[in-house]
Amino acid sequence: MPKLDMLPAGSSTDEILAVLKRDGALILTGVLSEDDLRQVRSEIMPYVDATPNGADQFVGANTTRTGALVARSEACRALVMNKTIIDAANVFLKPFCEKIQLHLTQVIRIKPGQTAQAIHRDRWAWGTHLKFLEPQFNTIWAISEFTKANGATQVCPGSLDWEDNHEVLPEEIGYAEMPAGSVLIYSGGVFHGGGANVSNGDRVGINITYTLGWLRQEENQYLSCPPEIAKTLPREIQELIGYSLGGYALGYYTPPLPAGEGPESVPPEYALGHTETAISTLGSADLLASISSEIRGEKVAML
Ligand SMILES: O=C(O)CCC(=O)C(=O)O
Ligand SMILES: [Fe+2]
Repeated sequence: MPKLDMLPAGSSTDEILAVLKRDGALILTGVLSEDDLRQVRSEIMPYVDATPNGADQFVGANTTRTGALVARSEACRALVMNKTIIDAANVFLKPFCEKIQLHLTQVIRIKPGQTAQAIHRDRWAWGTHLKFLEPQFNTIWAISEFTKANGATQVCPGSLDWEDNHEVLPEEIGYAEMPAGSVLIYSGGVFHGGGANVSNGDRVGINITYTLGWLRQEENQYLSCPPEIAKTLPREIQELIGYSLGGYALGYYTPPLPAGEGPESVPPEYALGHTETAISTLGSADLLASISSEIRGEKVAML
């Protein structure tokens, strides 16, 4: 049975990415303390306990999936912003974008009786045409212990260059067995899936994933964490969930106010009260003209 490499919590970005690029997945151990785990559980479990089972085979008839973790849980925000993870995600994804963004947050609780999920690539969320770049850096935080019996994630190390229609053999599947407080890191291109739970306890993991700043997010962060909540959060997480431009001309908006009562073309953080960074009177035609002059190497003046 293939084994996943396990690295200690203090590993460097280079060490993490060397294994991620080779195998498509690895486990970092000892990242969360018992206190951290207690805090995470106390903040998420009321929502998890109230979540109904999944509606189809893929999401799991004996599995609950609970989202909006940025809005709902301070302890989960700390996981989202974990420095080791953010540093590695940035270096991993930056060849394909100027900025990374949060893609989804979800507690996945696999209950006894859940059968194994179909093996897949997470990047198929965008369809199967994203073959020539890596769009996703993923984590699953072990909030309970992960064992083969309770549904530890099935992972096929070394599957990054398999064809999409590769028929996975049982001997190609490894299991992300890890103590609570560890985190499975895997790429959007690796074959994997939730495991079958043949134990009598729940397997609880938190899936937090990151993507290129110019792609559509899986969990709609603007609706899961609307401006009235996002406004109360630290600037770094506001930026990561999407309240910042995804590139020079990606994501600006115009507050739909009566004529003459509001600015035109402001960046999304304007909705959170960051009026100092407004693009002011730049219209979209001006923006595109500025980009083409930027591409020609001329200095762009942000008004
Ligand atoms: O819960 C897991 O271990 C993996 C779930 C998964 O891969 C998915 O839902 O896309
Ligand atoms: Fe997946």
